Amino acid sequence: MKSKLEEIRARAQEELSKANAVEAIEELRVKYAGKKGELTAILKQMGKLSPEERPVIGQLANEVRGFIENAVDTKKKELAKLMLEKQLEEEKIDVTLPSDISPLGHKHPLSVVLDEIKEIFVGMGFEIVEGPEVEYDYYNFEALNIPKDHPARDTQDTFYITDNIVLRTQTSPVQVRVMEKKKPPIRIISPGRVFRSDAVDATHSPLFHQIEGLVVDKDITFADLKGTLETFIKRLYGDDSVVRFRPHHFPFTEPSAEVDVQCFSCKGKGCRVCKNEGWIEILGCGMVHPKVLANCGIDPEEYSGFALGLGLERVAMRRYGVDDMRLFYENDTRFLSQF
Ligand code: 2NL
Repeated sequence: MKSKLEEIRARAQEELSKANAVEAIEELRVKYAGKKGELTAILKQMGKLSPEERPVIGQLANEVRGFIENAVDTKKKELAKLMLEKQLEEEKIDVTLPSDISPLGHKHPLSVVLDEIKEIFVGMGFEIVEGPEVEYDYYNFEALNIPKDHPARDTQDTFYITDNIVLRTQTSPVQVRVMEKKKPPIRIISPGRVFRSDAVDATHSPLFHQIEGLVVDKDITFADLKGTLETFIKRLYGDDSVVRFRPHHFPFTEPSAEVDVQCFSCKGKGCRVCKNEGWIEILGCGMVHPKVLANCGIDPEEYSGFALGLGLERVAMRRYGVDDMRLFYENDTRFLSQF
């Protein structure tokens, strides 16, 4: 029996040294030291031994069990360590490798110019308001004193959703909504997308961007309009800009004017940039028509105001010397990366 135990110890050791999977090691533990294992089988035969032999063999059997359990433990730990090392080796990340180069984006040129314009007006105490792009005919036209037979309402220019719903052709409806809700003083600009049923070419697009401005308070005069717009244009184009106001007509303002800035390229002499005019048109403006104020629930006897509107694409084209506005919409990175 003693030699049998020695033999089990040697065989277990031999087999364990060859095992190299957790399952195989566990199998060996069961085979030798388990409840139905070889050691248990031997111990069951202890009854046949003499009383003197029993404690000696019993002690040896316990020693062998201890040895096998110990060996199994050690082997399992070794294997776990080995597997961890292997995994770490396989998953090693070389932090010194150069990374993929992700190109950095930047603001779209229209956004650059828009942000600049917003900042100038915010600096003069204006608030920025936005509103719906799909509008009632009333807010886009009727409230603004654009009569039913006015050419601006022609189906040629306006996208109609239904008889009384349109895609806004200007951002003035945003300002009409503010005047309806808020008591003066009002000092706002409303930038946003506007829609006109125009054929696409170098200077026209069915979707473009407009910025309108509105000031309403007691005693607002044309002098306030001139001062504000001159300041705006000088901040946008430089302190040495020369500005002129030219009489014009809009149904929603009276009197109305268009504002030109002297051509920066030829200083007024006439060149290709200004098409020999010496002046470049920047925006339209005027004193808010009393009927428009009244339509919005503001008493024209108590309050007056001025308004202006300008096209964002036109400003950006002049700023960057771009001669085709389609370039702003095509998202060709060869164009965009130049800004
Ligand atoms: C242009 C220039 C303009 C306005 C827009 C406006 C808005 C309200 C009341 C009165 Cl709520 N006017 N906006 C005024 C003058 C010019 O835009 O060339 N438009 C066709």
